[in-house]
Parts: sequence; structure tokens; C-alpha cells
Amino acid sequence: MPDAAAVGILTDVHRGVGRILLNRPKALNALTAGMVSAIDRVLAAWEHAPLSAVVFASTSTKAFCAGGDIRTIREHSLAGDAEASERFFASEYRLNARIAEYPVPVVSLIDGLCMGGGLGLSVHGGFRVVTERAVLAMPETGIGFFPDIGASYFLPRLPGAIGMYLGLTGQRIDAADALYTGLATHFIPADLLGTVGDALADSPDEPVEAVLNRLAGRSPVAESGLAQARGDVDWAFGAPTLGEIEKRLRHLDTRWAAAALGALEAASPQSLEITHALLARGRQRTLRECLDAELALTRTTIRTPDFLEGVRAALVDKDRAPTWRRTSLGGGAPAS
Ligand code: QUE
Repeated sequence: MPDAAAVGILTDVHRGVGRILLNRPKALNALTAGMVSAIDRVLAAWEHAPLSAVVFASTSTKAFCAGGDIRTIREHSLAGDAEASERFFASEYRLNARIAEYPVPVVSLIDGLCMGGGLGLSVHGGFRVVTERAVLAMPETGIGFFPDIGASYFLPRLPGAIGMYLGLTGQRIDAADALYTGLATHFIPADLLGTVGDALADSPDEPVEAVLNRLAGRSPVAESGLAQARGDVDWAFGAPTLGEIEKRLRHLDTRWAAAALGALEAASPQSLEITHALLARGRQRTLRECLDAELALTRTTIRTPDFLEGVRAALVDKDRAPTWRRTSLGGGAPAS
């Protein structure tokens, strides 16, 4: 069996609390196939252990987890080995489902960036703690992909049209917004994060919720910007079509609406079409059905020019100037 450190995670059990530390800091803990299977094996091994909680955290203060290792996915596609990527997504989504159904309370400590696959590790668990450095996003439409890892389940279940807004625009939100949307459950300042494990270990018979409430109760939380824009979010992103969403954003003529419109204009038109349809359908699906639908979509999406181009522009050449294919579906003007 490979050393856990070699696959980018560190694990231990201390006083009845299992800990999984994401430890690939140079890549902002982007999840590799090795990390996914190592986490899955550890959770399987701990499933029947007498643990009071499992805690996910990061060795980096920059990121909890930036997502899946999408650079490698692109390389597989270019090398004609898309099957390797299919295995990766299948195993990542199985892990997401395992976390959702896990018999032991799962607590994620989100300090820094948390996107895509990072949300897949955290949101399906019962407790998501954010710090003042937390930044959350589902930015996949910006790389020619779509919100996966069960996002078609959890985004449509956020209040109003917030999920459609986050999934289509990829906009980043802070701790206050994350608490407001329900993506986060507790705010604990970064300098107290190290005490969470001990607090859980000190009170093995107390509900995890009560322990976290006690730690979180001492800190005032800033106001949510998203709460302020909520009326506009629901009106614009509650529209029945992408074209109508853009029309309503133009009509609003606020800074928030201009930023949302800019994000839609920069995104892959193909991704916007896929995402709009996927999130609309996800409301009626179970998590398992959502993950199955997403897995089916990965098979086609990762072979498309927009995905290869989007990952190139964001993560390979880092010019952030992707050239998207036009779509015939009226998703808006192409970026160039
Ligand atoms: C959309 C994504 C990802 C992204 C940017 C997007 C993603 C991902 C990373 C990422 C960031 C920094 C790294 C790294 C990966 O960025 O999934 O290895 O060092 O992993 O717009 O989906």
C-alpha cells in the first residue's frame, strides 16, 4: 500500500476523532485519482470504528481544495485516454455519495479556497465550518465544464435561484454568503480552527452540532452581500431560459447584475446550456440520480473543444482568454 503522504493526504485518529488532511499544497489540494481512492479507503476503514466525528481539513492556509485535478483530465483526453478520466469521475462521485451517506458525522474545515471537488468533499457531509479566509465557488462554466460532484443536487436546493446563479456564473462567495446560502453551517475564526478536533474529542457524547455551535457562538459574522442582492438574484436567475436571464440582468443595471452578466459572457456557451438544463432537472432527482446524470455528461463534455480550451486557458497557459465554440442554441454571443 502506498504511503498516504505520497498520494496527497495525511490521516490519523486521535481520541476518537478521525482526521483527513488534504496535503497537496502546491496544487491547492486539487484532487488526484490517488487522493480520491486514498480518502475512500480511509473512510471505508473507519466506517465501523467507534469515532465521534471525521474531520476534513487542509495543511495549507491558501486552500481547502481547488477542485479536481482537471489538468490531468485534459491530458488524458489529449492522449486519447478519456477512459482514465471516466474512472476518475466515477470514483470521485462514489466518494461524494459515501460522504453523504456516512454513518459518522463529517465536519469540513474550510479555510481558504474551496471550489468544485472541494465542495464535493464538504457539502455532502453534515457540517461545513468556514473561516474569514474561505472563498467558495463552482467555477466550471469558465473552463468549458459544468458543475458536477453532486452540484445538480445541492445547487437547486439552495434558497431561491441562488444555486442557478452560482452554477452559471461561477461567482466566488465569502464566508458570510456561504452561511447565508447554507453551503456553510458554522463560522469559526481561523485562529480557533485548531481547537475543533480537541473540542470534538472532549465531548464524544455531545452532538457535533452543539460542540460547533459553542465554538462558533463567540464570533460575529459579517453581513452577506448575496442577501442584499437576493431579490435581483431570484428574479434574474429564476427566468425560464438563459436568454431571458441575460435580458433581465441587462434590465437590472446594477453593479451586481453587471458582474453576473460579465461572468456569463466569459463562460463557455456550451457549458451554460448544459448547466442550465442540468440544474433545472436536478431539483427532481435524488443525489444518486444527480451523480449518475453528471457522470454521463462528463463522458461527452471532456472530449469537447470547449473543455480542452477552457482548461488550457485557465490552468495550462493561464492566459484566461479561451476561445469558445459558438452554440446554435442561443446561449448568448461568443466571447470572441
Ligand atoms: C474551474 C475548475 C477548477 C479550477 C478553475 C476553474 C478546478 C481546479 C483548479 C485548480 C486550481 C489551482 C491549481 C490546480 C487546480 O482550478 O477544478 O491544480 O493549482 O482543480 O475555473 O473546475
